Amino acid sequence: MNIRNIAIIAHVDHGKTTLVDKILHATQVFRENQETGELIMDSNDLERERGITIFSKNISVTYKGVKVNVIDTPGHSDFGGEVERVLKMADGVLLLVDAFEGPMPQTRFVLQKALALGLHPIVVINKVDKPNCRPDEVHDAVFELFFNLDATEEQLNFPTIYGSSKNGWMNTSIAETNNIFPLMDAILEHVPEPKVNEGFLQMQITSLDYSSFLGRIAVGKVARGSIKEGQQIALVQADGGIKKMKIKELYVFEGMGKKKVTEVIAGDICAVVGLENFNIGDTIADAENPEALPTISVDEPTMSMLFGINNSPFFGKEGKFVTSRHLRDRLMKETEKNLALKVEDSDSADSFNVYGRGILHLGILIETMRREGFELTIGQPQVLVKEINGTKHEPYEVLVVDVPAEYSGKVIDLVTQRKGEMLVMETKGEMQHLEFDIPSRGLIGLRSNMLTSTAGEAVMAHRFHEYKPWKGAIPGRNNGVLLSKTTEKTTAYSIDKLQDRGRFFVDPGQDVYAGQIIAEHIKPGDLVVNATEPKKLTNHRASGSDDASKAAPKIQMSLEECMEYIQQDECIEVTPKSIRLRKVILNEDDRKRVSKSMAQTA
Ligand SMILES: Nc1nc2c(ncn2[C@@H]2O[C@H](COP(=O)(O)OP(=O)(O)OP(=O)(O)O)[C@@H](O)[C@H]2O)c(=O)[nH]1
Ligand SMILES: [Mg+2]
Repeated sequence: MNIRNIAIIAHVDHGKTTLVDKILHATQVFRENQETGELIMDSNDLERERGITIFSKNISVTYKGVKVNVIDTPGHSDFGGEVERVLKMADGVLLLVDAFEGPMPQTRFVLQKALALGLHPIVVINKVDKPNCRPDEVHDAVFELFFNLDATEEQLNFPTIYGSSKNGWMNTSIAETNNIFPLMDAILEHVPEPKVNEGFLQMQITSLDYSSFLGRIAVGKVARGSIKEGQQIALVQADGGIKKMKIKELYVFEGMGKKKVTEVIAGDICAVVGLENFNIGDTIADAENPEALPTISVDEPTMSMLFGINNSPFFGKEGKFVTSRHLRDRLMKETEKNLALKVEDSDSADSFNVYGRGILHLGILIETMRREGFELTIGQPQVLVKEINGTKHEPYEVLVVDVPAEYSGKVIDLVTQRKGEMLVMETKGEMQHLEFDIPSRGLIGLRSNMLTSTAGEAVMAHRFHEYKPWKGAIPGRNNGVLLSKTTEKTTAYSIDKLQDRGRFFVDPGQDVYAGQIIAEHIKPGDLVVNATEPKKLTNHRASGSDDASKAAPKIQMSLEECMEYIQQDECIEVTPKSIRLRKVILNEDDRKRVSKSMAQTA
């Protein structure tokens, strides 16, 4: 059968998943009554809530008699390693670029990977329905990007499609149509059929799928020969080890689902059920003539966090899984499928060092665990420092900020304070486009400050660039925090009285404990306060009800915001019901003693 394998790649939010949905619609994978209005492809709960793709996904449609396998990829930079791996299944890529934003840091990263693999690109300038969009300028910028990334002559001749995934049209020019078929035609025309290599079976496992009844499923493109149901195969692993096993069931992708088949021939993407203990990167090969494909590089972690059991006074009240044993088993299990994650024992039996690709990568894991019923304590995220030629090096990132011109001064100030250096400043429509080189450390906590100082107008993106020498101290959070003195319920009376001291993270009537962070201090320095005093009863009105407070609503921070907020001596208590900020040392006197001895040794 005639096949095309394409991956859709882009910077976060440039419209990949929306386009995949439109491809499914246009090729009539849905019946009329299956319209849901939501992105069907972002099917995981967390994906829906956040409106981002976390896991790459395969679909397959038939267009003009040709089977088109499409891989939707995540655009967030924390998941860049996953994109790199799934590109191995593709022969061509659709590089989506937002017609206003133009190429962004992740556009560069994914394009570089695709070009290096020799894939055939089609550029899709998406979102041309946006007012103020600049498709021609963006096209030029994309060309320049290809050029800078050493694209071959052939790659530089990329075809360009313009359109709006959201409005369901694509065209070879900017003129609006009412369908996406010009894009489908471009795929058939410009993406080559997969190379079909004759010989003994070779299929590299490039991604994983799960099914509650089938278990772990290995997904990859059959590169050579064919694979059959019931076949004896050799699984060649990264360390060169070979395990003999049998293929239980085979599937190919069809629409949003999979179809059981008895054989898959080189060129098609296939899902294999019944393999044990396989890893991504392993090659499924002929049992008698096992030959491995080149191993896949796994992205190194750039950030670490301490995951510990919940040791707050509220331990065990809201979760099911609370022991270090639970925590350890769960984290180890995660490393089987979450390739960029590493887990190590720490000095303490009750906590583990967890290494990942960034705040979002680790945040998604924590969020998943709390939904499963875990309670845990999370420490401040740390970037991974390396010793290179005897000197201390740290990760640096490219930071891109687009902001209305009136705020650009503030943005530059803010980034410079955090040891960022400006590389580019140019005008982009009505916005100022700024690019910086900044230590990853400086990025932690930057987003919220950036939004505050630009009235929410700044759009920022960053991506790991390289390790460079340590840049010296970077100021942490400006403001101190208010800590609860007592373990009790907060009262509206107390919170009211403390309104001018800080902005609260808790509501009146909420249980808090001594050492818990209940508000951000309006000034630097921490303050221990009593937020649980009952109103002095001057008459017989019931306490609580009468002092309907003038208190400002509490600040709601997402898990990731909390992760970026806390300082070295603070941590986050995560349970299925709550996210609480606290000091690592809850007791006030102990805390003082420790900070005094730290000051002496410093
Ligand atoms: N105006 C406009 N908005 C679009 C278009 N395509 C997508 N969007 C919107 O852009 C947002 C992001 O779309 P997605 O399809 O989720 O983007 P994505 O590239 O899959 O994002 P990640 O998977 O997180 O990298 C959504 O709010 C879409 O409705 C378009 O053509 N025009
Ligand atoms: Mg998506």
